[in-house]
Formats: sequence, structure tokens, C-alpha cells
Amino acid sequence: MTVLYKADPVRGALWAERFAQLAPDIPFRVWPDLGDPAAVRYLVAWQPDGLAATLPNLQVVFSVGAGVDQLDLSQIPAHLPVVRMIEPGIVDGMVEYVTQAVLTIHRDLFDYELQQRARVWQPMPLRAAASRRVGVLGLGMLGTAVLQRLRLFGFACAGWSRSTHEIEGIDCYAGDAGLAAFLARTDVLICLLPLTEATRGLLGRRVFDMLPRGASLVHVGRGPQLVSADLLDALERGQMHSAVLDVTDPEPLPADHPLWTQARVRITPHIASATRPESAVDAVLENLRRHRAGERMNGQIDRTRGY
Ligand code: NDP
Ligand code: OXD
Repeated sequence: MTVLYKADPVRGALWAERFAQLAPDIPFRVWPDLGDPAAVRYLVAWQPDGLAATLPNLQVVFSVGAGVDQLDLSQIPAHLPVVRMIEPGIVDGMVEYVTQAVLTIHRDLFDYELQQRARVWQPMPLRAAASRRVGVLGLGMLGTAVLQRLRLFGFACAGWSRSTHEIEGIDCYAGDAGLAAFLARTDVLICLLPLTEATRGLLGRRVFDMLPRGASLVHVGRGPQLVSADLLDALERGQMHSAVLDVTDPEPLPADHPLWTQARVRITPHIASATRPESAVDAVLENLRRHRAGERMNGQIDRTRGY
């Protein structure tokens, strides 16, 4: 019952080491060292392309990431369970990244950077965290962890999801009916939604115009959720003040894309967070145990919902 890994090979070597330590009885191979295709029962991948359909005895596809849109579910035979990554390393990284982005916005660092370039020494009034309204699109593993940390700084915290949630200290909104009220009270909008047909293009003019004037965006979901022309326009109009973008469409962002040169846009190359090999192997091993025991695996997605 071989486990085949098809993602970044450098990280794959770390996975192999950890598997050898913790489960020496389970053969672990790193693509393209496939071995006998008939022996592969579990595939761990970022972008398997058509591989899943060519492994005759495959039983489960694991995403190495928290998201699954990059797997292209249409290429994975319908009978195979698909499992996303639920492990503490990816949560810690995301909490760090979003916290730094929100504090950058909250402490006016976009404006101070512009002042520095112009050699201007001009203090701005300090604003209390409690008066800054932060809102997270997506109340899943990552959105909830981010809000729980931001709450400790004193920010006024809210979240939006598809189904109704109740989280202590967080104002929860749900569905299309809750979106306008959620946006109207949000100064810093953070996107932690999975990419599905319902969320593609969501971050566009309609959403930006429902935010209070001068709001900011932290986008750490997926590139195609953002209509970049609408963001550029909203920045130009002053409707949006600034944006921190970790994901773009396409990735990498082409060198001549206008987002690169916007003064109040900060771009990072999809590094907000990443699966930590040690804890990820622990998570996959627990799921292998569950699968063999006939139990539901942690992070098994609903293929009809797309996440
Ligand atoms: P989860 O599946 O745990 O949570 C997804 C949340 O989004 C849920 O609260 C869900 O609502 C909500 N949601 C989904 N569709 C809709 C919709 N149409 N309308 C309203 N709410 C919706 O995901 P994670 O928190 O683990 O991850 C979120 C995403 O973060 C990933 O899919 C990935 O795209 C991105 N990511 C980015 C990384 C980076 O480095 N930039 C790293 C890791 C992940 P409900 O609770 O009702 O189901
Ligand atoms: C993920 C990512 O989905 O890194 O895990 O984007």
C-alpha cells in the first residue's frame, strides 16, 4: 500500500524522512519515482493533473494544501475520497501573515512608507484597535483561527460564511442575506474563502462598494476570487485605501501587471502559509489509520460543494 507524493520535491524529501521514522512499514515514493502503479493506494499531491485516473488501485487523494481547487476535481475519479490538509503548521503560518497585514494597515504603514519616500515626518493620530472593524470572509479552519488571534489585539471582529456559525466574541454573518451588513461594518476585509464557482470573482466592484469608504483588503484565498481591474479602480476612486495580496491571477503575476506599481498594494508570492511537513505527515498517518478502520477522515471534502 504505497503512498505516492507528487508536489515540491524538496519538501517531499522531508515527508519521506518523517514517513521512514514514523511508519517504516509504509512504502513512500516521491514522484516521478512511481514504482509499480498498481501498488499505489494513496496519492498526496498539489497538482496531480491526470495522475489519479491512471492508478488502478488508488483509494484516496490527499491535497498537500488546505485548498483543493488546484487538484482539478474533474480529473479525479468520482468514487475517490478527496481530503484537504488539516494540520497546525498551516494555521500558525496564516495567523502570522494575516496579523502582520492587519497591523500594517491598522498602524498606517502604507502611508508612512509613502511619507518616508518623500522624506516627510508627519505623525498621524493613533487609532484604538477597538475602533477598527476587521471582517473575515470564510469561517473555516483558517478564518476562525485568524479571528481568534485578532480579537486578542482588541479589534472589532466579524466573519461571514455559507452556513450559520456561533463563535465567542465574533459577530457571525451568513449567506447572501448577511453579506451587505457584514461588509458595511468592515474596515479591513480578509478573504479566506475556498475557490468555488460561488466565490470566483466575488472580490469585485459590488463588494468593494459595499465596504465603508477607505477600507482595505487582505487577500489570502485564491487569485481568481479577485477582479484586479475593479480593485485598481476602487483604489483610484479612494473607495479602497490599500490591499495586501498574497494570491493573484495568474500566478506568478506578469511583470507588466498594473498591480505591481500601485503605491498602496503589497504583493507576496503565495507564501502566506504552507503545510509543515512534520505535522502534515502526522495528519496523513492519522487519516490512513482512519481510512483503514472505516472511519471518516479529517478534512474529507464534499465534492459537490467544491470544498
Ligand atoms: P475551510 O474549508 O475550513 O473553510 C472555508 C470557509 O469558507 C467556511 O467557513 C465556508 O462556509 C466558507 N465558504 C465557502 N464557500 C462559501 C460561500 N459561497 N459563501 C460564504 N462562505 C463560504 O477552509 P480553510 O479555512 O482551511 O481554507 C480557506 C482557504 O484558504 C483555502 O481554500 C485556500 O484557498 C486558502 N489558503 C491560502 C493559503 C495561502 O498561502 N495563501 C494557504 C492555505 C489556504 P461554511 O463554514 O458555512 O461551510
Ligand atoms: C494551500 C495553499 O491551499 O498553500 O494550502 O495555498
